[in-house]
Amino acid sequence: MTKNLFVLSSEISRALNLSMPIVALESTVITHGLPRPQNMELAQEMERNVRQQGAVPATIAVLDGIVRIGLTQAELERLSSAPKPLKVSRRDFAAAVVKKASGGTTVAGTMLAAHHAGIQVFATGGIGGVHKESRFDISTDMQALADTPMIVVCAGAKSILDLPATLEYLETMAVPVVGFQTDEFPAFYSRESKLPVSVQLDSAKEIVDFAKAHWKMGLKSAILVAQPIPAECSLPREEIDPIIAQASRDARKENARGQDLTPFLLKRINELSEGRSLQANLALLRNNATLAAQIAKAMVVEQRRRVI
Ligand code: PSU
Ligand code: MN
Repeated sequence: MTKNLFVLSSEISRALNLSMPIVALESTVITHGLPRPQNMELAQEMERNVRQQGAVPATIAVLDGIVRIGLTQAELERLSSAPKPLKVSRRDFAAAVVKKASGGTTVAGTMLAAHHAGIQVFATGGIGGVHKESRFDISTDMQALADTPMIVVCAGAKSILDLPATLEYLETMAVPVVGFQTDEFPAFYSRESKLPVSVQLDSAKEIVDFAKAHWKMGLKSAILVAQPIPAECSLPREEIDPIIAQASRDARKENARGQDLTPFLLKRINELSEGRSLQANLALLRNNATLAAQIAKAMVVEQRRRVI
């Protein structure tokens, strides 16, 4: 077995040594969330957006049984065209390692690896939560948010999930849900859900101050920052909700369950919306990468201030 299960890219290793701002990026969105070739384009765009803000992107994935923190272009290329990639959440790392397999890390999987490397800010699209089809199907993302001190930027969650139950679960697990410039929890494709966040914050600096205060209380939970999709790319609920409902019915009919349920629903929604959902999905991912980079920079400013 390999000695080093976790391998940092040379760029990330240097960025960590120099205490530069770093943003972790997940890769299940590349392997299971988006079709080709948009998955590769998106992965590159998210990295570019992070760099444009002056931060360093660390896309995390498992390649041939090695957990890589920071991917080269060639590695990204390999991942996005891997024939049967695994979906690697927390319990799946050991299987990927012993089988020398490759796969995309989920929100929970990415948080585990990023935390191990000392990265504190992470950008994704949508988090997993409590499913509607089977309320016992609760994503491990919930548990990772409960026990990993990290700032996670998302666009809320899709209404493929039971959103009120998901928010209740986060409250139980002491995970603050921050609305970025909003007091409403965004529903991924749509900006509104009529469900409240636990606190509204309006700038990267405010989010960093909030996180410091939270962790100073001795809590180990993550801060979930929910940023609504840009208005011009959002889909009205009247349009997307029936599509999501249809996708859920199809999942039941075709018996999609467990790990396969979320990818099944994402694919079906893309098909049924004839690409409209895909465009929205790409826009919010890019937007989240940008905000996460601004937060990572504000975090470094705060840390330097404390050192001086
Ligand atoms: N929701 C999305 N897009 C995604 C996912 C969720 O809108 O790509 C992915 C994320 O990687 C998330 C995972 O962590 O699915 C959750 O899967 P599950 O529900 O099986 O835990
Ligand atoms: Mn599940």
